[in-house]
Amino acid sequence: MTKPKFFITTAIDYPNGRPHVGHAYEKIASDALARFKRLDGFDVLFLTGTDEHGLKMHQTAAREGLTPRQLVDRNSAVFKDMDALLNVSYDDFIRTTEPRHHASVQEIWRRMEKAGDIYKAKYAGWYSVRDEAYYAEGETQVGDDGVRRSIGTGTPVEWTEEESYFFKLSAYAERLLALYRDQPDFIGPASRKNEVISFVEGGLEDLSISRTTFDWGVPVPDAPGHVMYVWIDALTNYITGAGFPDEASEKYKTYWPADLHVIGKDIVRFHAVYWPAFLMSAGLPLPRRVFAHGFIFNRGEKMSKSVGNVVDPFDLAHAYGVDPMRFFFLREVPFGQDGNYSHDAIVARMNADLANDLGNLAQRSLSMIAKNCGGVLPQPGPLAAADETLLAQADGLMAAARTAFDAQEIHKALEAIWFVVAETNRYFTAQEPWALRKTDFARMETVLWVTAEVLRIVGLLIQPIMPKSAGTLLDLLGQQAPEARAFAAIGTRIAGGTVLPAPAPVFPKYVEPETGEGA
Ligand code: ME8
Repeated sequence: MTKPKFFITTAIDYPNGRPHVGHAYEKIASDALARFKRLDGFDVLFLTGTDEHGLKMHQTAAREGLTPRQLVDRNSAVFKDMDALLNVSYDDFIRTTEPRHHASVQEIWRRMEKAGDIYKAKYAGWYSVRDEAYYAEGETQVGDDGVRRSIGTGTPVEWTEEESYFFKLSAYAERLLALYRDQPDFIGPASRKNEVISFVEGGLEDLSISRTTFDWGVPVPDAPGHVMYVWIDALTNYITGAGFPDEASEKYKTYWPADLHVIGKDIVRFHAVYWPAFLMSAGLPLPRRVFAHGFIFNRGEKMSKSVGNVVDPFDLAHAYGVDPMRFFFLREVPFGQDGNYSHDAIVARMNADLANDLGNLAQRSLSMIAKNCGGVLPQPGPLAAADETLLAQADGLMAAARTAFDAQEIHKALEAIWFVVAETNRYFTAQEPWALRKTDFARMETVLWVTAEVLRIVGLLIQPIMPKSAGTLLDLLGQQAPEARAFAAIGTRIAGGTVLPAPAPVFPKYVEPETGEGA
């Protein structure tokens, strides 16, 4: 039987500087979604990459005394390093400067042109280089410092006048509104969808889609001097990654349309308005869903280089460990909402949820098996009501996690899993296996088996969030085989008689480097 497919993408990042925590957050979350689907039996294509053209890149390179090519080569490599460090399991990393992408963007342009949706005129209006976005006069205001800025994003805008090709976006308002009606899951979460609908209901203006004042972009076909507006180029990465323009390829036929575009809340308009309009114009199928996550703030402050509070994701991973960092962001911040991080909040999650609740439970139960059962998982005897109740709760997690992940509610899956971890701790304390050791050895064996079985289910389900630590936990439970690690294994039971390796801590407590005290 062929596996169902799942094509998931992240935004492609601007490599005009080093990656920040927001970039890391989006990749970690998308990675968890991709891993979940793979473990759940899907054939996944997970695409990420860097968005390397445009005026911002051109200007940053000039400031740094580099060519745009040197700038993007240097920085794109750092984004890849971040993905490697954070265990982001992408299948393809697209760079918009690659030839495969140029071919794809020029083809979508030709199709939009053929559809009669592209015309030449003069552009005059406000442009934000930082956002690479055009703004209507009413979307900007002049601040006390005399600088005109975008009201939505706070970035400075500059007056721009040049000959430009335009896309007839105004012709698509009705079709877009019909899309939001007919495909109610197209935009998530719901608050974002409402924003988009009111924006489109307010009427759409045609979009300037080429520039002539610099040349760092994909050339417009048969129009010397024009390079494409960076967002046409950027959005098209998603079909390039699926093999476009080779529509006859197995890759394209298998994966396009995308199932999920994961993006941040600041770029919803590009993905939920411009992108479907371009695809409609080019006669190509539309993605199934665009999900916008919130912004991550450092102790409530918006991160920005000018404020100087960008915390390097590499530093965070080194300070706390990759898995605790991944867990923190996905457990702490409801996916779709804004969230904060701070040293104290990360340490609190590490020590309470990971080291204490899950780590100690594993350590205590597995040590008892090592000491009292010769390191062999015991066979369970008849199950008591408490055993049945706990096992039923653990068995229910698969469906709960699937529902949560399918709605991108990653935090809810984790909440459900940690509820069962807490229940298991209560069970373990109430059953007192250390006392049973002397009074009813067989009952102790059953309690240890039940605990190990719940740990196995938890270990399987946290693999998308903490791939390495979950792997360690599953190793300790004797679950090394790949088929033992797929979600399908949740329908089986752990086998008594399994020989277990010597127990070792999975989630160490965080110790402040200054004090240097032992964990
Ligand atoms: O927008 N918290 O690139 P980008 C969470 N190249 N997410 C954040 C964030 C924060 N503080 N800051 C940014 C671009 N992001 C375009 C995308 S896609 C065809 C082209 C998110 O490097 C942001 O919302 O500015 C976006 O999804 C991603 O990081 C890349 O941002």
